[in-house]
Amino acid sequence: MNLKIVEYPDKKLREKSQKVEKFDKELHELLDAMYPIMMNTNGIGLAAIQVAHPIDALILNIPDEEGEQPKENLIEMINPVITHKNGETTYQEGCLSVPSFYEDIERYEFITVNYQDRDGNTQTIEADGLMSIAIQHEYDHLQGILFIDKLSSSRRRKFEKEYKRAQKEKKKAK
Ligand code: Y12
Ligand code: CO
Repeated sequence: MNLKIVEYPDKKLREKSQKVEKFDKELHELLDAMYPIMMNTNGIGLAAIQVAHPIDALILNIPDEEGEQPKENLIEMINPVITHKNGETTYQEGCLSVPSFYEDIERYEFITVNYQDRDGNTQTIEADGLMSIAIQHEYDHLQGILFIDKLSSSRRRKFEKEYKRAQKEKKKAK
């Protein structure tokens, strides 16, 4: 499967993803193809919509204490629903669909998520720390929300300026 990361400001990123009904070979092939894309771009999380598949599926591989991301730590979440959330935390986030831009974003500190694995089995996870932040970031993608939407208006203007400048420089370099 030949996948490419969809980048801001592509409108595709604003689509609402649809619930997964079939846990079939097609779903497994998509998840399998998303994994190397995320790992080869130093990602820790990727939603299916970011590779132009608007379905409720996301993958996460949070670095361990040594900063490693072994495949056994990979989590695939299908049809996730955040059922509980509390606390507050701030972390400097980045997104493979908004390259080269990082900003502090406020999130819930603790969350509980119900989801299905690739075979349709129901799972529950209680998350905190980077796992909680990454789940919320990817979960937002499923609703067509990007982390830059959460910036204050002044920080959003700063982003738009930086983005335009980067685009100009890209064009010049061609
Ligand atoms: C904290 C931080 C990030 C998230 C959401 C998941 N985001 C990512 O995995 C972002 C990865 C990323 C990787 C980059 O490196 C390459 O593309 C090689 C990157 O650098 C550039 O675009 C130049 C930016 C982002 C949740 C919580
Ligand atoms: Co993202």
